[in-house]
Order: sequence, then structure tokens, then C-alpha cells
Amino acid sequence: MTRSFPPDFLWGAATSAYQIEGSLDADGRGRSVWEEFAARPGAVEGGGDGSWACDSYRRWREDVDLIDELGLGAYRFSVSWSRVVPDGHGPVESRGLDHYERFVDALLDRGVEPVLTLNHWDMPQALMADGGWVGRRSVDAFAHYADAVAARLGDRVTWWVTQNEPWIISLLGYQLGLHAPGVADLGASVAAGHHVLLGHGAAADAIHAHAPAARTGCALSLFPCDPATESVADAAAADGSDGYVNRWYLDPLAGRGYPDDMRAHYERALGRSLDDVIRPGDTEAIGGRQDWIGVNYYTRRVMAAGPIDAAHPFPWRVVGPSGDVPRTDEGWEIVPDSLRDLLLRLHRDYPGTPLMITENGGVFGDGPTHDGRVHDVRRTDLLLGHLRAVHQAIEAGAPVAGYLHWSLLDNFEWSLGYRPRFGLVHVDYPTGRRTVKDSGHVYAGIARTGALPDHLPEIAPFG
Ligand code: IFM
Repeated sequence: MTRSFPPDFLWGAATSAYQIEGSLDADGRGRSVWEEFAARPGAVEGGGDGSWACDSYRRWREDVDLIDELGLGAYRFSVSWSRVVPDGHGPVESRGLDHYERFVDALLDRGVEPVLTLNHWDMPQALMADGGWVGRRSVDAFAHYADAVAARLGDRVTWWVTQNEPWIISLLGYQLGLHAPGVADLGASVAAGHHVLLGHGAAADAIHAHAPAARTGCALSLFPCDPATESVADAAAADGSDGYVNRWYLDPLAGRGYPDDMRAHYERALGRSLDDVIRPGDTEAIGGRQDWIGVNYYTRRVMAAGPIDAAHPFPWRVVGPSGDVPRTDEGWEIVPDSLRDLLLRLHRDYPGTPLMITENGGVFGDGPTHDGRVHDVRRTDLLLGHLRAVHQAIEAGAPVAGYLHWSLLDNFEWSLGYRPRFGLVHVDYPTGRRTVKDSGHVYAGIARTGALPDHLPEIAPFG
């Protein structure tokens, strides 16, 4: 049976500026929090940073050709905040905007829909003077930046992602200190997450002021939370974890304010009210500006109840699945059915809001073999499994507008450096050489036809 997707379904792939661009000093770019963080000994596995990455700031034409060859109808990329407002609050650097304008025009010339992310984590380092996202001034700085990008590109970009993964920014950047800016403080993480959401609201307003027809959303890292056992305690742990990871972001974006259960967990853990952080009017400033929900889905969380202690501010633990389950090379469980259920849950709980898979993929280390090709069979399987799940969700009524695979290219995976490879296209980092992997060829066939065959034709490189 061949599964056909809706004719206007967007087939695409995703990347982000810091992870692929390199050229960190070009065209007046300012220093970002990631250069600062990556320079800390031990912060990045292998000691690398984004200074070279895939060299895409210079090779962007080659990347547009690749997107075209792959037959993609959409490409999600991020504008580097530090290229546009190098010192965070001050003048706009037009050379940075010129670059993205050329890039967007080249995509449009090829019939590729740009999906533009404003914040994929490379905040200007200068904003750390006010605490980065912990400081409320970050919201104004972000609105200033969004205004500059929308003034330049609002006439030609329809799909805007204001923030990428607010929970990950809050968790890894400010609660655990594993990402830039390397802060480890629960209270700071709550303030940062809140300001990221206020930033979404302010940016969406700035975008709509320039482009009333623009469609603004956040890309949320959504992890379905399943109980490890049938016990009541584990069910409560899964629900609590869902509040922490998913509902804390979904509900305010939908205009419902923060969920009471999770607010109570935070206030208990911090020993104080959040009233000084979440102020009157904030709920209204965040909500009602979400034209769609961006779904970044990789895996689920299997949860058990556990005691609160210094390392666990909440009464739950991630315990992982029991038994031998399929995993990526990074150990993440591969569960396509959870993506289907997640899409249906979003459709049920936030009815009428279009959904787009803004990221989905996995780490598989395959590289070129004797024939010069990359036979990444496991990535192909992961891709097909998840596309089947998306198709099932659509058949059951979920309004899914598109699927953007993470990632187009192997790239800089933050604190894990260059080891994990997520790309449909292999990148040889010393030379920058790109080789489309077998999964990329398979995806190209699906994107061209809009259909998912049960049996794949033999994989043939383009031409
Ligand atoms: O590489 C990241 C991306 O920047 C944000 N979402 C998850 C991806 C894989 O870890």
C-alpha cells in the first residue's frame, strides 16, 4: 500500500546557524554566548566549537543546490541573532541581513518555502550583562532583533519560528549548565524560560506588524512521558514530567497561562512564589500569537516516581524503557508510535492549531564506504517509521502541515561536538565535502512524489 500525503504537505529539512555556518567573525557578527561557553575547558566534547562547522556561511549556494537536488519544498534555517544585532541592543548590522536576504531569495527562486527561526540559541554575548534570558530586558532585545529581521524579510517569509525549544534553553542553558550560557540554577531556569516565552509573544507582534499574513510559532521539544509501570505513583510521575517538559510551554502559548500543578512544583522546590517573575499581563503577552505548533520530536521519556533530593527537585525520574529496544547510536529509544500519539494528543488538547514537525531524526555514525556512498540503513528505517506515524496521525485527523527532518547536514551538536551525525547529507569536516547519504536519496524520492511506498525502489544516486 502506498501512503499519499496531502498535496500541499511541506517536505523539508532543518538546520541552525551556529551549527552549520562557521565564519563567526564575518560581516560584523558579534560574539555569541556559544563562543564564550565553548571556550570553557570540557564544555564541548572534543573541544570544538562552531567556528568552522559546515562552512555554510560561505558555501550557502552549494547548500541551496543540495536542497534543490533533494527535491525539498521547505527548508528550516535560523538567522544568527549575533549577525543582526551584534551588541544585543544597538545598531542593526545590515551585512548580516544582506546574507539572509540573498539566501531566502535563492530558496524562493528554487520554489523552496523558507521556515525561518529567529532564536536557535546564539544569543549575543553582550546580553549576558543583564543575565541573558534571566533578565527581563532580553525580551526587548529579542523584539528589536525580530523587528529588524521582519522589516527586511517579512514580505517574503511566511513561516516563522520565534524560539527553538524553550524547555531545552531553560533546562540545559540555565538549570543544568550543560549548554550556553552555562548557568546551573533552578530559579534562573524558570525566569529564563518565562522570558523566552515573552520573547515569543513580542517577536510575533513585531513580525505581524510587518507581515500580517505571517505564521508564527515556537518549535517545542516535546517528549511524551510514559509511566514505567502501572502503579499510581508512576502515573503521577509521568503526568508531573509532562507538566515540566510539555504543558509548561504548550499551555501559555495557547493562551491558558501556566499549568497550576507544575507551578506548585516550582514554587515548592524554590521555596517562594513565582509572582515576581510571572507578572500581571504576562499571560496575555504570551498567548494568542501562535499560528501553529512546531513539534521537535526525537524520543519519549519513561518515568518513575522517586524522592526529591539535591539532584532531583521534582518527585520523578527518567528511568528509560526496560528490555532491549531499538536505539540510535546516541542511545535514544526509537519510538515512532509516540510521535503519532503526540500529534493526536496535540490535535485533541489544542484543537484547531496546525502542527508541523520542525525536527525529527537520529544519530547514526555511518560514513562513506568503498563505493563513496553512505549506506545509512538505520536512518532510512527511522525516517520511514516516523513518516508512517505522521501519515497515521493525518489519517486520524491531525492537521499536520509538514515534516522537516533534522538535519539536512551533519553538524555541530552543541556540547557533544562533531561526533553525533544527524544529517541526510554527510559532511567531511576537514574539507567541507558534502555526500548525500542513502537516507537522503530515499527522502528525495518521497519528497518528489509526496508518497510513502511500502517497498522502496533500489536506492540510486541522482541523475
Ligand atoms: O541539534 C539539535 C538542535 O539544535 C535542537 N534540537 C535537537 C537537535 C538534536 O539534538
